[in-house]
Amino acid sequence: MSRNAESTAFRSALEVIRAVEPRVADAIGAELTDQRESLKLIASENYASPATLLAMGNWFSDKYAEGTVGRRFYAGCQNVDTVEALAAEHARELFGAAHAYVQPHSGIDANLVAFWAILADRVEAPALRRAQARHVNDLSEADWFALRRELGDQRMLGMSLDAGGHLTHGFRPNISGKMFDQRSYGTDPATGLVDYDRVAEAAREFRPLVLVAGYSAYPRRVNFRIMREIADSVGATFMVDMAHFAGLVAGKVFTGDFDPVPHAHIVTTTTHKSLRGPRGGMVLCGPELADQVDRGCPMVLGGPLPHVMAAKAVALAEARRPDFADYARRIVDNAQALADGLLRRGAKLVTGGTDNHLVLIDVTGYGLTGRQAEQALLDSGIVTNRNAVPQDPNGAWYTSGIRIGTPALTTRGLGTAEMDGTAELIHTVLSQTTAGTNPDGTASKAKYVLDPALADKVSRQAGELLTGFPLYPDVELS
Ligand code: DSN
Repeated sequence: MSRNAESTAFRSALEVIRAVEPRVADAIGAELTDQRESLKLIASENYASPATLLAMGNWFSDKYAEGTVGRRFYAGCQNVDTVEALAAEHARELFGAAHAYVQPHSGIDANLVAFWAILADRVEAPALRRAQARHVNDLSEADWFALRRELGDQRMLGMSLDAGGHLTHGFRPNISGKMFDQRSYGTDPATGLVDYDRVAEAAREFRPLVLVAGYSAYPRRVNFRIMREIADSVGATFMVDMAHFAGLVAGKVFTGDFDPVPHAHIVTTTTHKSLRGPRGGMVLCGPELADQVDRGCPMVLGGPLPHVMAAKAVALAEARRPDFADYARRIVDNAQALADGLLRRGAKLVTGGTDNHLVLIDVTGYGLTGRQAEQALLDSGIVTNRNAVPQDPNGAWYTSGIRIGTPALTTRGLGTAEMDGTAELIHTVLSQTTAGTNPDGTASKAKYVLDPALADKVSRQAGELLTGFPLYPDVELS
């Protein structure tokens, strides 16, 4: 792709937008500048390719396409069928899955599709059979009432939030926690690792309908073969949310027991994290759940977004190229170099290191809360996010951790040497920041003291680290 083509495409798009609402065009341009200038270490973010970005800005946005490929509730969906079928085919081939559903708009949506597919398969279908009914509309009022109660009376076992699990895995503030009676498994307090014996014990006691694995802040791999055995031992459906590490599965860094696809009944993911596609979600499953999964829209999803499905097809095609495996391997090399650099300088890391794309620093070792550390790093040009650590004494708002991830910087081309430089900058800021006090003299969980001259110096150094690694090098907006 020539430099000229990408620059012309984005420049022309901005010119067209500017003619209608210049402030939007300016904000889009400013976002590119900000992304180019910041040391982005948010574990769930990445930089999609120009082809992926451009696939989202077109006429597909105008089309309604409820239904599935070749079976729509609207006329004129032949071109949507083409891109949806392509995205699903790339997903099946990439992950070795029997079935792929590419309509979910986000990770939460993908999980909702999966939960309702499991409930339909495990609870609704047997109830229909018992009542000798083909459809819920055929049920008597009494049977319908009983089924609704039964749907709302199911159990889910998932990883606890402070051990790195996700809000959508049955926690009360989220719809999943209102749908399911949820229990959590944590990690071993001594090692920070998943203790499979404890998970098996919890499963035996709680007898969940759904066992969920997957995480957004656990820096290790999970053995999905063992988790499936646990699920089978209690008759649970095994679901894996691989949103964070889908790129590592796609790039064959996570294989065998650590690849969820051969082991889980159903796998959900987002497409925009380590997979480096457009913002969106996806569900993979075997033939047994395929029909229920395909009912995602209009069951829990609004009309599919054909322009995003087009971009998913582009990004998944990119992930099938051999260089994506190299990218995935470098994500982990970089995370391990970052962890090593932090450990050498005295940082305390949850589980003592990483096997995946993220590192979780326990910032109580620096005498800070996660919120203080996050803000001090931001002042210094380093973008991270605060996160709970296991048994967090500071709760989910202030937290005691900083989660950092390498997918985005690896896309820019930074390598292990730059990760050591990044570790040095992070350690410098955190070790030079002190907790502030409230007006009454008590310790504040939010205020902090950091010399602005040091923050400026680190910001400059962060910019220097990025110098040799331009973001979207072929895109010139002016
Ligand atoms: N918000 C995403 C993350 O940062 O992990 C997942 O929901």
